[in-house]
Amino acid sequence: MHYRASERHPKSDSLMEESSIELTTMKTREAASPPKVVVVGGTGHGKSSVINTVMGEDKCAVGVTWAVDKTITSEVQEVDFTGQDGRIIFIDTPSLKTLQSNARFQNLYKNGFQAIVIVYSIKAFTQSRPSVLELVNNLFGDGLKDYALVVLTFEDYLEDATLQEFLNTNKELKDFLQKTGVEAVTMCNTAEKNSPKATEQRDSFFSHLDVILKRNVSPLSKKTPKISVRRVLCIAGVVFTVVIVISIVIHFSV
Ligand SMILES: Nc1nc2c(ncn2[C@@H]2O[C@H](COP(=O)(O)OP(=O)(O)O)[C@@H](O)[C@H]2O)c(=O)[nH]1
Ligand SMILES: [Mg+2]
Repeated sequence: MHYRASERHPKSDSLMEESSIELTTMKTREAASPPKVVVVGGTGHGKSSVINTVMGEDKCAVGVTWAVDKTITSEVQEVDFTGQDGRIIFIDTPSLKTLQSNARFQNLYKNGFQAIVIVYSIKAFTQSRPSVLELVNNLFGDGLKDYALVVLTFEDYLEDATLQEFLNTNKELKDFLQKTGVEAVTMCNTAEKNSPKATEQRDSFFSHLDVILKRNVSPLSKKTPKISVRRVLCIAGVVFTVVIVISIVIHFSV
């Protein structure tokens, strides 16, 4: 099952051939609230442009903003998208550095989301510290492994180079992808929206996103079981130690 812009990808006969299990999954997802896909990355790396590209229409404001650390997108903004196979809420975000203290983002993280799209520019005009990947690691930690997809924007800047060649020049990104197992797709946001290239990019994006959405039945949130389990183990460890200490004290005092 793939999410595609409905107006550009009319339902094909092949959809009828999809298994009933797939259709059931789709209906279940339709009945539940639509998956939330949070789009993060450095200022000017093309976050808003990616949302426009995959939706096939300009819903988010984009701008030339790399000169200083400010962004056209100044708030967390939800964009409702209805593709051929259902709804998705894309969440456009401002600078990564401001997210940690952003009330809307905190609320979003508390309620949870189903996927993270990390937008990373091949042009890489901003080599600031902490880097985009460091900030993303700080925000999502272990969650990245199951929930993230990297979109490498400014594919046009690759020119004749291959993605592998680019990764060989970018150790931090290469290590990040290897360590987390997160997939990466390339994207040129300046491609004409009706062109075969744009269609190919959208299809590739949605097929990767769909794998993540199918994998993650429960949303990633600040209240994930992983954190709770860790807390429970921590409390159990403290209780166990206290019991042992009390037992030893009682043993030697009688
Ligand atoms: N050449 C090229 N320009 C891009 C690409 N993606 C975004 N841009 C341009 O980069 C600038 C910043 O994009 P924007 O989406 O506003 O970045 P954001 O701050 O991360 O949301 C805009 O002028 C876009 O037109 C791309 O793939 N190729
Ligand atoms: Mg933006």
